[in-house]
Amino acid sequence: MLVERLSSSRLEMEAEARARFMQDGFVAVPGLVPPTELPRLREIYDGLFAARAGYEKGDFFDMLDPEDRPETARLPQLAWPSKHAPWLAEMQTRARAHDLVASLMPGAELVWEFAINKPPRTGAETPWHQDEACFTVGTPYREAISVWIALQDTDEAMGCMRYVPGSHLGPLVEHASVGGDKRAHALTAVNPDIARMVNVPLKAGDAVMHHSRTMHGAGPNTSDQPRRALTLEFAVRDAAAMIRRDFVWNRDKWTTRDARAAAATPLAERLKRRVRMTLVRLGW
Ligand SMILES: O=C(O)CCC(=O)C(=O)O
Repeated sequence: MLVERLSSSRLEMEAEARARFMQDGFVAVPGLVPPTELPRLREIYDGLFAARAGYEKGDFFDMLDPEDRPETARLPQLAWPSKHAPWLAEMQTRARAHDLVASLMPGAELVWEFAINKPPRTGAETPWHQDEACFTVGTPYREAISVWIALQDTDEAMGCMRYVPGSHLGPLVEHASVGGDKRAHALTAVNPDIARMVNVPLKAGDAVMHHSRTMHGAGPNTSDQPRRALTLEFAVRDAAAMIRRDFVWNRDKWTTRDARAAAATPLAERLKRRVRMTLVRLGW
């Protein structure tokens, strides 16, 4: 299925793909990554994970382990990989993802970028969640669209993405920190209804787009190869939509990764941030 077309120099969603996204809350996008970019993207990606880029600043962390030990990480994540490898911000793949999202959400810009690299055989399941549950105080939008990019053929055995169709039209459900430990990064939906869930296997360079309310997760990696994925999240920043009260599951959440990030941030900057958050909570 062709899900995109060229209109002047920009990509747009085909009507069919747009309708599918509206109905299901996700849609697959074959061939998002130009074949010429894929080898370089993978090489940079592997280098960043091998170096555990930005571990001291809290950019590299395990999503599941409250102690956040990199040697035994089963769900390692790297925040903002393009900070460590600027080419990732310049590659066509990012512009193409942006175009597609903008055709669904005009004015959207990149607000978050991360990579999850599930290790061979030991890569853990990504808990069921809705991205909206992760929006904390100060987030200047209420909805976002993510583009999840597969850097190799990714099937069920490798931990492909899975979704509950139509869940973006329902409520934001209760979430909790994995294992009930607020030092752990990942949130998990409490008793999600996943009876109708579908797996979305992809070929290398394909992507799947989802709405921030869509219930999703990914299986464990039982294969012999790492499961490399890059997520680009886009939203329209709007001060009027700013989150001013934390969801109950995010109150007092302080991860081991947060502690490393705080220790690496100058005191003046930390104080400025704290003042800003207080003002946001007060409605200023
Ligand atoms: O890569 C994964 O396993 C999960 C990614 C995810 O939850 C997302 O992109 O929103």
